[in-house]
Amino acid sequence: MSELIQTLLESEEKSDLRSFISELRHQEKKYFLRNDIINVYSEYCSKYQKSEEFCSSSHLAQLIYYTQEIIQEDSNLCFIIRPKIASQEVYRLTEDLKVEQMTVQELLDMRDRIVNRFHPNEGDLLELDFGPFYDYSPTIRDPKNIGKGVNFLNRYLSSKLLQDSQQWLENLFNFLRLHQYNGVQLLISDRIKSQQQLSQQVKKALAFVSSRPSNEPYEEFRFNLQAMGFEPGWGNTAQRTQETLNILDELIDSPDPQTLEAFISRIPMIFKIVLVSPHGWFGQEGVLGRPDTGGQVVYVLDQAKSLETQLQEDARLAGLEGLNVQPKVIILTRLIPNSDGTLCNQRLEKVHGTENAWILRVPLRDFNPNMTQNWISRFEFWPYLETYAIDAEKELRAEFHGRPDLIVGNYSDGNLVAFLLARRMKVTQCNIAHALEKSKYLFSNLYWNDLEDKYHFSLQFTADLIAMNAANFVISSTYQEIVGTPDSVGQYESYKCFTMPDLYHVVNGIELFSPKFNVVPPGVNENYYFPYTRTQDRVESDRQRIKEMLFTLDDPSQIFGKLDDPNKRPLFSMARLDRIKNLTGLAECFGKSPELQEHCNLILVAGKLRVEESSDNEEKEEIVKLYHIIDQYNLHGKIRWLGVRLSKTDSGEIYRVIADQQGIFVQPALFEAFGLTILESMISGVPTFATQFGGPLEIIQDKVNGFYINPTNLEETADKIIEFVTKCEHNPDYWQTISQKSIERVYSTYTWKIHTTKLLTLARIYGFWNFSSQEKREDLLRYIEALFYLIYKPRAQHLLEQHQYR
Ligand code: UDP
Ligand code: LCN
Repeated sequence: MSELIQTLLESEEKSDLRSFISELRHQEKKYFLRNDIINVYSEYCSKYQKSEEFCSSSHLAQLIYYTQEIIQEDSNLCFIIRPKIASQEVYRLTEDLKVEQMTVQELLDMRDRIVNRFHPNEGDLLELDFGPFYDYSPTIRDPKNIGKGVNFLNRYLSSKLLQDSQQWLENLFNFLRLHQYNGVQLLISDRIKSQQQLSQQVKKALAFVSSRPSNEPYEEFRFNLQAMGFEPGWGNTAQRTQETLNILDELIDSPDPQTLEAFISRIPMIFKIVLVSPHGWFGQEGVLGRPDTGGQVVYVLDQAKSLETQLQEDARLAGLEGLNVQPKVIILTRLIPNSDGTLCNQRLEKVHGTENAWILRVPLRDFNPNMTQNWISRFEFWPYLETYAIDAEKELRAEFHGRPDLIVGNYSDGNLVAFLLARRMKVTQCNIAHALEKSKYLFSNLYWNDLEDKYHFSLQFTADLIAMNAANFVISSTYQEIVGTPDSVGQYESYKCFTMPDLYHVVNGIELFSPKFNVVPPGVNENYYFPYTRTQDRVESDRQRIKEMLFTLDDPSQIFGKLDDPNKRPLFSMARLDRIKNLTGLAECFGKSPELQEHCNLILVAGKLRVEESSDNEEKEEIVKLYHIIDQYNLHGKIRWLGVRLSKTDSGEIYRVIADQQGIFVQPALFEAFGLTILESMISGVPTFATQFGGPLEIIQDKVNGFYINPTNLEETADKIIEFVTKCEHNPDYWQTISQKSIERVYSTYTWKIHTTKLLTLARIYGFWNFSSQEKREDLLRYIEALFYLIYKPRAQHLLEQHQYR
């Protein structure tokens, strides 16, 4: 980057740089984010009538492209540049156009100065640096391989097995001896005493099983194998057992990444899983669309079901039927005594359609009944988590008759609890963020102090740093959740270096190149969401009822608006009424475009219709705003707003009814971490227009199986929809083509079967990796504990005291 800047300074463009800087100086702002920078630059280009080529490919244009932020301090400008994904360089440009590279520390000090929170005379601020702890572990080199950690780890481990074979085969041997189910030894018994003996016995067992009929059940030759030192877990038939032994034999002789993965994926080591989603309203009915509760609940429930099925299948294939193996999945959440008609006050609830998956609700300790008897916003939840984890551990041990084999955290609070549980019980910890608040709220770290009363980001970001560093592995739904795109910073990436003025500086908050990161997108529940063309699986009376509800039913208690022409093509959206979900933006886009109104009706499903029904400030504001837009653009007769809480079956049928009418789904969020509704609409066959900010960019391939929209550009969004609609009016096959392609996209890439197979493979491989490198993590975990006790806990205690006065 410094070369680009030098070239720029030595070229004729130097004077352009000077005038561009002068434009910046004339702005009121001191802190320019990427969008601001691009706007100032394009204004500059048009003001000085610069050529097309200059605007897009000059040295200055390139510098602008790579610049994420510019901070103006006195007469200097600081350029924060992202030359490539997951890397950052900082330069100071002085008034006389001298360039100096700045250190991270200088940058963070400067940011503190910008908000008047730099106090050099009071000594240094605590500096958090996780970098040294990752020095021991292997790291990925090429940014495009970030998020494919397990492939990397397989290569690394198999090369170790080759180079350092004595040590690593010993590790593998010791690992295989560990596994038990309810006290019954699996895989190998103590008849096999060493790794050398293991390789001999494997060959012997192979010779034996290959002489048996391939479909002979394991139980029939169980005793022969036991005599050789092999316990259950190798396979349910002679053939499967032979395959597994063969893979091990190959692994011992000539290890390679595929063989390693194939072998470890077959080890029966996971039977009991906890999915932690503590913050509340976790249920199977009547909870969706409430504040803070949406996709996470859907995701965890579907994941639990799918995990159970996969664990049962794995146990069967491993030949464990004779041991009466019953895998168990527990969703750990909080019990809410005042549960508003939901089952959230019930301790144990079976997950529908499973044999042994449960929702276990553990109450918060009753520090302050005003708070702990009720639902608590995710922003206020922090003080209750440590004691919650202590209580939950007891209940989990009782439910599982021992420890679980894997703990998966969800969202910042769940990940912190997962860390506490995993540390106490010595179990593999997996993190899932769903959405990290830090990048959702602009400047949330820089102004944390001012926002603290409302959001308590000091607790949340500390919890995030703790959990993401402690986790054995992290699952993200998309690549960009980790490291963004070439021109936007990723959610995890935003934890790399930041200041919390007056609290701490983070100089290296997370190693983005660590193999712990893995992209494993979720699926969609295929029992509820399936293509509209599968008429045999649809219930005609439901279809009629939903159709009436969407377009004609007159029920002011839950539906607002009557359509002048219910037959127009429906533009449909469904989301919680959060500001970020931006349903109001969609309404405004529709309101501003008479042409769009000519072709379509707007149908919104959004939790509530009335301010009095909501206890959430953001939701209240959005309700008021939506009514205001409807009046302002006189959308009466063109819009329907359904304030309904739908059952799963109905929410599946809704998308299909929209497809019957050749409708469109629009997801207009200002930012969407992933976006389950997009999968739901696509699998139903509804052509989908989704925000280009966030996960949808990876789900949809633009113009192939859906479309991107920029929800901040209302006119462009309307034009894109109009273009599609007019194209469909001229050529009805076009709608069918996109519809078909969206269905194919989901079935090929976003199913729960793909998700859970991958997740369980990860859990096993990271389990092995964790076992082999345990001692190397202890110093990291001690550092993390210090952070928890010295920063997190006192702040949580302080918040608890504040709650006592509510
Ligand atoms: N949903 C619902 N009713 C509503 C709003 C949302 O059933 O009123 C469901 C929706 O079908 C989807 C989930 O809630 O399954 C929302 O997930 P998404 O990932 O789209 O967004 P999140 O709410 O998690 O940010
Ligand atoms: C939270 C979100 O905001 C969504 O983007 C995700 O789809 C959902 O969680 C499930 O991961």
